Amino acid sequence: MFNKLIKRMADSSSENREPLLSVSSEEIPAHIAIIMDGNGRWAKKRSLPRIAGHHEGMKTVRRITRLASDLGVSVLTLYAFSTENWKRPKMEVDFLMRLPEEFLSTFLPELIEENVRVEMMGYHDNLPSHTLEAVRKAKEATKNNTGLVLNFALNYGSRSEIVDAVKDIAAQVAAGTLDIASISEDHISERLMTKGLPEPDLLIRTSGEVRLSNFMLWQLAYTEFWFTETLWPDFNEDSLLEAIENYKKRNRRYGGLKGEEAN
Ligand code: V07
Repeated sequence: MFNKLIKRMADSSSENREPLLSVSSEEIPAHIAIIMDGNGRWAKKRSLPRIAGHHEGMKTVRRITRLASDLGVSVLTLYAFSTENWKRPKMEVDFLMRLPEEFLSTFLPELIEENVRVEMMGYHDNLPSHTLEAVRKAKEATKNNTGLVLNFALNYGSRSEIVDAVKDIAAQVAAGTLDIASISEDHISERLMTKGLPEPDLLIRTSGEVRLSNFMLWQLAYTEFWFTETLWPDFNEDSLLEAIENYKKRNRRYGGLKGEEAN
């Protein structure tokens, strides 16, 4: 996994890629989740429409995905659209719903080249068929890839996800196929949209907001949090490396005691 990185560093002439050297593989978070906030504010600062910020944010997705892949991250989950985002002006929602297609029509060949597997978690209902079709094709085209899992949270809401898991468990209890006394955390985890993925090791939220906004509430129980004032379109390679360096420091401090100290 580092061969590609070393090659990329050798290929880049005067580009500043040195910070990559200071990150070693054992301490890299396996799963990074990001709340990509501040696109509207980025645009407003430049007297641009909010959609210009979203478009710029899409380019950041590509850069951060490339670095995560190069660093050997296993899963990158990106909060692209929440179940609450439907309340935004129709024109903005319509634009956002075109971004998966635009992103994939531009970058899917590179993602395939980089062995990235595209995934999506979220409710399919309400999403336009053109959006779903673009994501379906990308998932299909990358389903056998074994590198980074690029998991887009699209029309995702954590409480609904938990409610649905509870309903499914209740139905099994009602049907007599599950005993209440045997219900465990695993019964919930197995019914979440993240089934099969490791829990996030590092959560990043950009743009200075310090809350979870209904994102992966169950899955983030033991996750390290990194909040930065940087707006998502300005979040670059150095920003991600800074977050990872900080994560590594904390991880080293916990040593073998992680989990026990968390209680
Ligand atoms: C969106 C760009 C990033 C900043 C946050 C909001 C705007 C990439 C995607 C995407 C989603 C699924 C997929 C491929 C790409 C995306 C939305 C918004 C709705 F399979 N960026 N991006 N989707 N933004």
